[in-house]
Amino acid sequence: MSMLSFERKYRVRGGTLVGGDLFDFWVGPFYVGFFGILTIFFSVVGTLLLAYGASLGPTWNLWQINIAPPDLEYGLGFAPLTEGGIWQLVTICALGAFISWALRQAEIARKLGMGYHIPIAFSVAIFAYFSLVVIRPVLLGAWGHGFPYGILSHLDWVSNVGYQYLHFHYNPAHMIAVSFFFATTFALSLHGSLILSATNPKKGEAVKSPEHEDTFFRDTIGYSIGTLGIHRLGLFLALNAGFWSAVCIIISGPFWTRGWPEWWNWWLELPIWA
Ligand code: 07D
Ligand code: U10
Repeated sequence: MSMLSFERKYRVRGGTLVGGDLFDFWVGPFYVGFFGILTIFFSVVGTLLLAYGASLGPTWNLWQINIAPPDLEYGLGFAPLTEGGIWQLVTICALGAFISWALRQAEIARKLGMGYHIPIAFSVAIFAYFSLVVIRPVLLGAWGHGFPYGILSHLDWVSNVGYQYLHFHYNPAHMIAVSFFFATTFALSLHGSLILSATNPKKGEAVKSPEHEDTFFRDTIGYSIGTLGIHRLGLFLALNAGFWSAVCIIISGPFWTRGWPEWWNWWLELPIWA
């Protein structure tokens, strides 16, 4: 079936941010739009650049391919293609694709008369990426501070940058980000399991209602956040996870250059101990 019966109703014209009617159409199930074209353009160019970088060697091993940022000596200037220039172009393409994708989400939300929650949420993820490859490198004065594009190489980068501050677990914003990531996982597992337990009854039994869901949590912990509330909580937790991740890496270097354990000396230096 090329088009579901209900889709016709929701395939409305207008709501575009740029381009008017020009790209206002669907291909199969996909809405295209000006930002759909842009997303495809940036993703294809970025992917081809990565493949070109890989073709320069030394390996085709997927785990080991590494597209590195320029040397620190290039500062915030452009580097030759084979000396980090590819990384710079890929970064532009990645940001172009992510931002176009968010704007395409916004156009679709406008068409459907929905809120902008989804593009706003995705923007926080983009912000975290932006903080790693633009904000922190600019504050430190060199694109070389961005992380390399490669599966193992980016892990090495995280480890090296972490140990540069002796013990990254002592970074207070990293603590908060990690707490939010874990809380997000916890909340989603509670929600997913609650919904499945209520809506997948044994054969012959009726599907349970939100009242059962509320009652389950009132009985166990004395409180239910409610069906709308759990989604608000989930969004809150997840956005904070991304936001504090961005904060934790932006402050590492530009605003704190010593080991993170040392940051906690403010506690020992409080006048109340004297
Ligand atoms: C950045 C992703 C954005 C995504 C976008 C979309 C595509 C398309 C296509 C699927 C934010 C991408 C889309 C590519 C795909 C298809 C078809 C999200 C982003 C725009 N750490 N640490 C974090 C933990 C340690 C260190 C963040 C835990 C050590 C450094 C998170 C532990 C040391 C940095 C986190 C731990 C150390 C981090 C990452 C435990 C190393 C960062 C998540 C249990 C010795 C990074 C902004 C994130 C960061 C970061 C968790 C340990 C160092 C909070 C749980 C002690 C240097 N760590 N870490 O950022 O904050 O999500 O980045 O030990 O730079 Mg850490
Ligand atoms: C479901 C559902 C559904 C429902 C439902 C439910 C699932 C169908 C029908 C059920 C759901 C619920 C009932 C809700 C469940 C609840 C959750 C899942 C959890 C929610 C969590 C939160 C709201 C908040 C989470 C917050 C987080 C993760 C961040 C917290 C941050 C920290 C703890 C900070 C960590 C950082 C540290 C330790 C250092 C940081 C440093 C600084 C900030 C600097 C300053 C530091 C200080 C001042 C500290 C100094 C230390 C001191 C003074 C020592 C203090 C010591 C103390 C002991 C206090 O599906 O629908 O409906 O109902």
